[in-house]
Amino acid sequence: MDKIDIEKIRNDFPILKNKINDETLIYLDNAATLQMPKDVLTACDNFYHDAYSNVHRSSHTLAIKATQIYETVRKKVQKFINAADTSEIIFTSGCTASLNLVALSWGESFISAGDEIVITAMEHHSNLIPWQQLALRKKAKLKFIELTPDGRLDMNDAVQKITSKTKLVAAVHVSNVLGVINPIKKLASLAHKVGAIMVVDGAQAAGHIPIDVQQLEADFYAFSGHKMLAPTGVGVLYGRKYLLEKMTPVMYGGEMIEHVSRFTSSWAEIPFKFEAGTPNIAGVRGLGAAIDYLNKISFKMITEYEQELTDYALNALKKITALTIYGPLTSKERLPIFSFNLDKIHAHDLATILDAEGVEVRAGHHCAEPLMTDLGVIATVRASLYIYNTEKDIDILVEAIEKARNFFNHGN
Ligand code: 7TS
Repeated sequence: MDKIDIEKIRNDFPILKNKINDETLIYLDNAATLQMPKDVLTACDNFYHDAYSNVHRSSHTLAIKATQIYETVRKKVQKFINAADTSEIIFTSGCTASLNLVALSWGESFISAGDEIVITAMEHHSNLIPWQQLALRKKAKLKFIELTPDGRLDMNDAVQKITSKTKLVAAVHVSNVLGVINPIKKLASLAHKVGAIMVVDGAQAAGHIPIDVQQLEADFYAFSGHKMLAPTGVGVLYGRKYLLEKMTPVMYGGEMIEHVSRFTSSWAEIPFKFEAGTPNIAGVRGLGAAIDYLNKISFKMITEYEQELTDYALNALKKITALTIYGPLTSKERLPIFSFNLDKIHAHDLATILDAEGVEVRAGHHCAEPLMTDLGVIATVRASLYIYNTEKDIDILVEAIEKARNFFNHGN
């Protein structure tokens, strides 16, 4: 297959056959969560039917089967992001939990008063508030790398902001508002030059572009299952082994210990010392199936097709008069995530009209309030696409926006 077969792909996603408000569902809220293919739904279902049990506890056959499935997925994740070792893969409940783990564990131990934490002006709250609160607790300084006028990261500013006082640089790999792909490797080089660590929020990258944590030189890389075709409630934190080994757990309980006495405890090896309690085992099984599905399609196909969709959508959206698009207007180093406002129409009103046409988009601040402030708005409408979307979906979005424009113009 040298060109993506969209009809076949669409058939893999049963939900796309649904009607919304009597209209064909046009799902354009993929940055919030991706829909799941049959392979993932079946894998989770089969797990509950045939292998459901707890992991790393009991020694009966079913428990061994569940544990094998769980650890096989860890290995799959390791390969998926090219981590050096399976012990560097921690299962969490999602990207937010992964980033908080780094802030509460590494941050709590290794950030001191006067240190600098550098993040970017386009962070999701999940990669902002953990550092903001850490900085407040530690009397450290939080600094922001600003954006260029077209919504890309200003690398000249990065060079200025990352100094000998910097201990940690954290950046989003792909912005959930602007769609830009950030030059993580360059940021990591700047961070490492001054002895800082590089934390990457990969929530919008996993499932869209290939991730190679070693090539990126990431020290920590966080992502969520539900944004890469797996169920909600499961995510990953990748961390370099020597860093994870130095870190203390932040959650205590079952399965993360070596020995416990009344007054002291010692911890299990990595990654288990960070996996207290019963994990989302079926979710992990789904994550494994999602990785298989992505590999089956191949990232070459996925990135090529997303590029086509980006070009097509940018062309179409740019033609709508009175539409302000936030983020780069060229498709280079960018994914098909488009934030915009129409005239002075409130984003939520526009989203409601689009919903009536079966077009599912998100309106709001997209958990990036400081970025909204920088853009001079309180909210945007966001249409975000994935490989099961088509040029026709974009045409319908554009028609629906035009319809909304006419509706509001006549309403005035
Ligand atoms: N980082 C980025 C860049 C995100 O887009 C999101 C979720 C998160 C972190 C948090 O992921 P979670 O799975 O832990 O919630 N972003 C969105 C969004 O843009 N719309 O809904 C959720």
